[in-house]
Amino acid sequence: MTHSAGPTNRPTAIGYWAPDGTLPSGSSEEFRTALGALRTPVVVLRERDELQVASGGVVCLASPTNQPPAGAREVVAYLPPLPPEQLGDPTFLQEHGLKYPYMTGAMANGIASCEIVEAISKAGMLGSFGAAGQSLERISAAVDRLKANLGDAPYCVNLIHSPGEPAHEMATAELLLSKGVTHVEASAYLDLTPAIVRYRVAGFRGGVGGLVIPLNRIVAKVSRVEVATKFLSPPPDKMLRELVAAGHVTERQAALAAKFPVADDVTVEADSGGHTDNRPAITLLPTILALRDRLQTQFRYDAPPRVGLAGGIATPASAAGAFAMGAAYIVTGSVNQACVESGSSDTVRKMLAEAGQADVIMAPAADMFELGVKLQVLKRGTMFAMRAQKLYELYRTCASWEAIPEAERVQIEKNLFRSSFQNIWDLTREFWAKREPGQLQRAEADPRHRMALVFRWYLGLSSRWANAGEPGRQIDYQVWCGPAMGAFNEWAKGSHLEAPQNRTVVGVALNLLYGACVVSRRAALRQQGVNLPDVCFPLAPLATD
Ligand code: FMN
Repeated sequence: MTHSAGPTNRPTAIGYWAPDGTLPSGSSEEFRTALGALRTPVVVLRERDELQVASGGVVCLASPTNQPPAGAREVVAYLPPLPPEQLGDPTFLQEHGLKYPYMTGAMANGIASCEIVEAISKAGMLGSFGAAGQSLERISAAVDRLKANLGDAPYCVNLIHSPGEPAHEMATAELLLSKGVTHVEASAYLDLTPAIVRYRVAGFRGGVGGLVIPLNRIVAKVSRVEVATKFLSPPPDKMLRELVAAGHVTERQAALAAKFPVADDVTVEADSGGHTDNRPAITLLPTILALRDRLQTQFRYDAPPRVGLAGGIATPASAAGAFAMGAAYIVTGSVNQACVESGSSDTVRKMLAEAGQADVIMAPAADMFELGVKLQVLKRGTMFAMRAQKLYELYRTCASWEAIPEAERVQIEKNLFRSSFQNIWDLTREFWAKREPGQLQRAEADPRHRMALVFRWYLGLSSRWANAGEPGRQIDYQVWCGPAMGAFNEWAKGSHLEAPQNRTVVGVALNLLYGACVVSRRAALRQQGVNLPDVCFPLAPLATD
């Protein structure tokens, strides 16, 4: 099959190509090979009305004084090499010691497992361990493992804002400091807290010749302008003074930190799996980029903080779109839960592999249930979202468990608790007696709070059942997931990545980056007036091992 330049997109010649013995070709296969060889330039020629791709030969630019040699053909488009390393901001790679501008985001309860972080890190990308919801002992064991297996290679640990448990947040920050963890993915912050600022400031040292480099790096995930503003600004004076007064940082560290933004990198999180404001990437990223530029003008940092993008990225087109809009790096989430290294179960991986674009829904969140906060979960194959929503409605409208109509109570005990309310309350009491006894005092005095704690037992366990692949509880699985999953499945259809057992985090990442380069090359050809059909581009996932 040959490809016509066509009357509507007839490009003008930008130069000439002279052969060196090799012949150009107009076949789709040759175009596909040339466009997929990312480290080699691509030269598109016009021979009469047909487009051809050259290999070898010599290209010279057209100019009034530059006459084409005999036998030369018109060059209508030229693509320079575009390896994936060049997609994002080179300083992101340089400062963090990475090969590719790609990060896997944290996923709570160790769904973003040590296996994910290790595989991603060894492939030259940044992985973030899912420390949220984990005990200090488990986080400590995970960090020990990562240090042993990765040495000095970079990786992140999630430091998540815990409004209900500030002591746990501070203890996690102290643990990460004591273990020398140099990269933290900060998330769920509505405002800066002493824990996150302490982590950052404690990493400042005066360097040789006055050079100051923050040793504790923060990649902050944000979806709101107010929060982004705090991370893109220096730490507030008052907080610095309090940290000094508490002996957590020195005067010198506070003075040095005041010249830097709180975060080195800000990940803009658009509509995603788990907690999300459901904002569209196409509007949120430009907003935060503009904010970054404004704050850079105001604070004149030596190195401006970078802005990356998360949320919905699971195809070459979305990855290419992110970079085209100016993302310094990209972050994936949902798609990694569906990979073999995730801390989830095979049953969940199979459910995720069957998800379509619309198979996700917002459902009440266990951690902020009483506030009505929701998160995005898988809808297909589980009734969790419907059941959790029912519990929230009852919590909102009834003052106590006893005030709920009896028929409803019977249903909930039979289908959700599979036990009596009293039994679940006993279990709940045991849990909170160890974790935070204050909750129990409140619950004894307030029957609605008692009901909330019991409902949260169901919401909390439903994600653990999913991770464990608990047989017989599939209908209650809570699986955090965004529309990215459906987009990925659609792209992977018919390729080796369709089967869940073939999905590896590195295989997915490299395919997304490679595909993003191909999509970017296609856009660059179009901008030069060359509009080739799908068959000329290697768009399907490739085997990576
Ligand atoms: N982000 C966090 O910062 N901390 C978490 O504990 C966390 N848990 C998540 C759990 C799951 C199962 C998923 C899918 C996402 C979670 N996220 C969490 C968000 C991801 O790190 C990432 O930012 C997001 O999933 C990217 O959007 P996507 O799902 O559209 O790919």
